[in-house]
Amino acid sequence: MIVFHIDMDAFFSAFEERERPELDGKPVVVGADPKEGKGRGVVSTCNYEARKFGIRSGMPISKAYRLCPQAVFLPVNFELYWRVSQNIMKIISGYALKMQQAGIDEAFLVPKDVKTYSSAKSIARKIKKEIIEREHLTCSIGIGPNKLVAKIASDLKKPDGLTAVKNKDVKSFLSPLQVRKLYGIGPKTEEALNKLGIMTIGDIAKYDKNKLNDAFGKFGFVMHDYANGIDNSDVIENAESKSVGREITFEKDTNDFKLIGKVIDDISSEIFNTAKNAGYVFRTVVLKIRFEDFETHTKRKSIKNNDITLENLKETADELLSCFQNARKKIRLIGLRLTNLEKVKQ
Ligand code: TTP
Ligand code: MG
Repeated sequence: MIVFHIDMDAFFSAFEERERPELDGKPVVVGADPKEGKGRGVVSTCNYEARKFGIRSGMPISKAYRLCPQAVFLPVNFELYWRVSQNIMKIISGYALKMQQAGIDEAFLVPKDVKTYSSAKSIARKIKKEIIEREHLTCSIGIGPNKLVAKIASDLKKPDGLTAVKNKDVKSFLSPLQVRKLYGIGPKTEEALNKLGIMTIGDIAKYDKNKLNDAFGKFGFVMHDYANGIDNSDVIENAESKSVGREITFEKDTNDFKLIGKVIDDISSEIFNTAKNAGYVFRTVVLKIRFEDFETHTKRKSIKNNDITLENLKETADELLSCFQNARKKIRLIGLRLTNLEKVKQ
């Protein structure tokens, strides 16, 4: 099998730069209002110029302001990004035998009419070209024998990268990379691995998997498979009916419920307005929470009333969030999604 992972470069920021040529060459941060360092909420993303100052997605906006007060701080125009995302997904789907959208700016693809790595690379170049021509935005593409390898490969030469890893090269490709590059390994697991003298993915691959199981439970086995490039998961056509959602991975795992509440509040407004202006009503609200150890929960609530307001949505989101308020673990990711969308009849 040959799988692509396609991921847009600095997506929200690249969109803003496309719309405003005067931003050229400047550090740009898209996220909550910094209020001269007193703002709450987080950075959604920033361009590569701003990353030179140490700014990252999911960082408190106040910290980003301290790192680079002269950056251009812009609010999140989620609705516009969502529309562009739909255009991009449509372009990608033109090349798909199977396609799985994995986020607002990323998708896995089993391309049609591709048998060899050289034809895969030429299709990948075509996709990049079409996205640039039609949307004036760049992406990075990873090609591999499975989703895991394709995803790691797409991240390797950002921005505007193209990295293909053949089956026979998977081990030598993964081996020198830091353990954090492997899906499921956050800062805590990284620290625990480093204490065992395990620094790279190659170190995990060589390690006794029973010992990894002793230290990390059944994720120890999974981690060992991943480190050896083994991932049997399929590219699954998105099953869920139409939805609008957004997730934030905090730069540092957190249990600051003031910050978490503010992020949920911001996300609620963004997705509510996006769904509404696109002419949808929704039936279900889904909250997703991922803890520092990657344990992930979703809680959903269905809504009978068609005329739900933003206030109602925020209350519902808060209610779902309160189920996790007493968790002793820190939170890595938070997300909110409106599903079972239906077009409003005119
Ligand atoms: P990413 O693909 O993670 O980041 P990016 O596209 O900005 O940068 P990169 O070049 O490294 O791929 O996320 C895509 C968009 O999603 C990003 O522009 C902003 C948004 N986003 C969130 O809403 N929450 C998050 O936690 C992250 C990481 C990004
Ligand atoms: Mg991206």
